[in-house]
Amino acid sequence: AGAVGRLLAGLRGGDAVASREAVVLPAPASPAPAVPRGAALRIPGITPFTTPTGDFYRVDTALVVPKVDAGAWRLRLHGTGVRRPVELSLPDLLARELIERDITLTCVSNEVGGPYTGSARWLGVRLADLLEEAGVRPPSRGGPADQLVARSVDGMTLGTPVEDVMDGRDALLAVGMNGAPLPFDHGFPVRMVVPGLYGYVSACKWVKELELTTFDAYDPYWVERSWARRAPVKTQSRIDTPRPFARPARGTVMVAGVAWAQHRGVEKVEVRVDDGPWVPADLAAEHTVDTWRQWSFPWRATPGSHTLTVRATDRTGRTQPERRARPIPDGATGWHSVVVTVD
Ligand SMILES: Nc1nc2c(c(=O)[nH]1)N[C@H]1C(S)=C(S)[C@@H](COP(=O)(O)O)O[C@H]1N2
Ligand SMILES: [Mo]
Repeated sequence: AGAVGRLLAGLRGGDAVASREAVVLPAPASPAPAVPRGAALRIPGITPFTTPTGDFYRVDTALVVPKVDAGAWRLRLHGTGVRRPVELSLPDLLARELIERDITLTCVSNEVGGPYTGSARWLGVRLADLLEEAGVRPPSRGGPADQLVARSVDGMTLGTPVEDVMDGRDALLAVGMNGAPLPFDHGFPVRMVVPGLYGYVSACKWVKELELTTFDAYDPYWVERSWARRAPVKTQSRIDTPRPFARPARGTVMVAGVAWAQHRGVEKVEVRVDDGPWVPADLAAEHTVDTWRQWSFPWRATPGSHTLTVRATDRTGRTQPERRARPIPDGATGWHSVVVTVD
């Protein structure tokens, strides 16, 4: 009966559920900076600054969400240029210095105006520190490996530039999301999160292995399926409100949404009504360059059908191109617009 009980528990993820309930997240040595007052606007219909975990988009190939028993979980770090291979348990990771950061994650498959982007408060270990300790040097310091391949318990592989992970940004091996252990859906017990890169080249969930290699030597899962090897997040902006085909009353209508250009920062958002001039929107306060930025635009709406269009400019001075491109191979481009009828 004991063996059958254990078998059933394994099938239902019983041990995994219990192991997740047993995780106590330590306080971060470096807490996330407070979200500035003014970064989160109080406008009905706008995307909240921090995405509640239950509303966070989920994109993966798993038919059944892996339920990993954290007690048995190990992470192996090895490969080209690794002087000291490492194997870590979850208690090993939790005993290290943890940092907490707000980071906006975006899926490369997100269409212009689409929903596959979210911001969460991630708690984790700085991946660059682990790599340094293992003797890894980035290519700019003569390291032989330029690709970090992450493997998950369900066989997914994702490839991240070693240079990006080690260039000072807050690349994390995350254990916590919005103050709780990662949900099973989002990669329990450990996942990667790297600011500025689309999820498919950076955000491996249920990670169990990190292998240092080269882009020449190995193509991970999505690259084998014609997606780009390297994929920094493209600058995008979205109108959250009014919704498409809304019928607002004439007068002042609050147009609002979010814009993102992770790790570069959003410099400007502009709105255009029909074929009129581009007019700067009011930008909410910036939290960090790794998080999206809310914006609003009080529009004096006149009766009839109107097209509202938005575009953002990042801190490098580049404005989103008008040209529409599909998500494949390295992210959609184009301006989001919404048609409304003012009564
Ligand atoms: N193991 C595994 N990790 C994965 C994926 C996957 O299919 N399997 N999908 C990636 C993609 S494409 C994205 S956009 C992010 C999404 O993370 P989320 O589901 O927590 O939002 O996870 C990444 N990590
Ligand atoms: Mo994705």
